[in-house]
Amino acid sequence: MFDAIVVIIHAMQKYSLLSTINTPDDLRLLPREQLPQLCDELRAFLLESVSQSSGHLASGLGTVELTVALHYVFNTPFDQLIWDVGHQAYPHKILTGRREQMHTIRQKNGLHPFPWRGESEYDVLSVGHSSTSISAGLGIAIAAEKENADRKTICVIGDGAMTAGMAFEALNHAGSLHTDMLVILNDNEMSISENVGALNNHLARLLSGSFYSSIREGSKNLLSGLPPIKAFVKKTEEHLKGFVSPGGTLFEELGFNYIGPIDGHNVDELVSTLKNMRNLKGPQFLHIMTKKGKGYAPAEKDPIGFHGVPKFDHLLGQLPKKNCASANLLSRVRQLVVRNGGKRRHRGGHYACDARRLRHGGVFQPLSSAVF
Ligand SMILES: Cc1ncc(C[n+]2csc(CCOP(=O)(O)OP(=O)(O)O)c2C)c(N)n1
Repeated sequence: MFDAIVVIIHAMQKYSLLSTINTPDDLRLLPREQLPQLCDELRAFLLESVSQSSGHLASGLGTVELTVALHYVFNTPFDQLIWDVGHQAYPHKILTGRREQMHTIRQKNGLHPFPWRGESEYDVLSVGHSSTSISAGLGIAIAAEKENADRKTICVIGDGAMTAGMAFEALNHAGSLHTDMLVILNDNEMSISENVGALNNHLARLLSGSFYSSIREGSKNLLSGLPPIKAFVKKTEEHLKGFVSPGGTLFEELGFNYIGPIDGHNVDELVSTLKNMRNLKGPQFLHIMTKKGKGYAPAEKDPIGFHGVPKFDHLLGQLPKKNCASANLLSRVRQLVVRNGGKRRHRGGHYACDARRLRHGGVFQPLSSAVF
């Protein structure tokens, strides 16, 4: 009993602000100046809890500021926030009343490792499969329009999950219906492993060279501290689109109003931008740049290794070595895949297509490199 009290007092000292946030309503009462401190504490708490429970780490470290800004600006759970895949939603769980249960993740009767409707009213969709958020969000947004309750719908999708057909079908559908909804592309240039493919090249082009730096400067001026919505819309239309997308982004072609790219680790800039976008009509698309593993040097250096982690010592910053049996099995699988893929070239090509997307842990990397 005494030990438990000591632990609670210690946590309250270490996480002095975070320990006062039991629901997003508490968060929304904070002055804006305190949000960076809250982000720091949330990131530290996430690291400490996942290192003790095992689970997804690097993606959540990258969505700390976005999660704080979304719950600060939107009236969750009335407004509907949908996380694609859900492996980046641990910070969301921490802020929505589940902080004290985070250590039970991945344990029998513990918290689900992904958003789960039965677990919380803040979890709009039970997920795990990737690339479903926009499609589900569109249905929810159409229902919200029929309800006429001014309920907002926000989908957060990573650049990896965005490469799937289902995400594009949903963009295509939403763009044609002109439904009010916000899609946020969390672009960390990773899809568990490094991202590949034409969409990745398109995003890279949007971010490349002087083009991106001029937007970042422009975004600062245009997207921050502009409360009057009219001025924002006017400037958006007159200027922003003009230089953000001289040739039109893919998302604009699909019928979305594209804003970005902006820094996904600047919580103040995110709050300003989301506030300005909150009441815009029609399908909105916000492109943010984040770093997978943000704020924890070992995970920033090795975001693939720290995507999903076993229990480990976060102060040491090293993951335990894989045991011999599983290392041998991986090596055997790798040999078989490469040998068979190499022998039957076009089947190999088929495997290699998947391998290009699933290079997680390097099992398929040799086949991917051999064929492409
Ligand atoms: C239908 C389906 N296909 C494949 C997967 C495997 N998968 C898990 S996460 C993910 C995409 C991850 O990329 P991103 O959304 O960019 O997240 P990040 O790793 O950058 O945090 C995929 C394809 C899945 N969960 N569901």
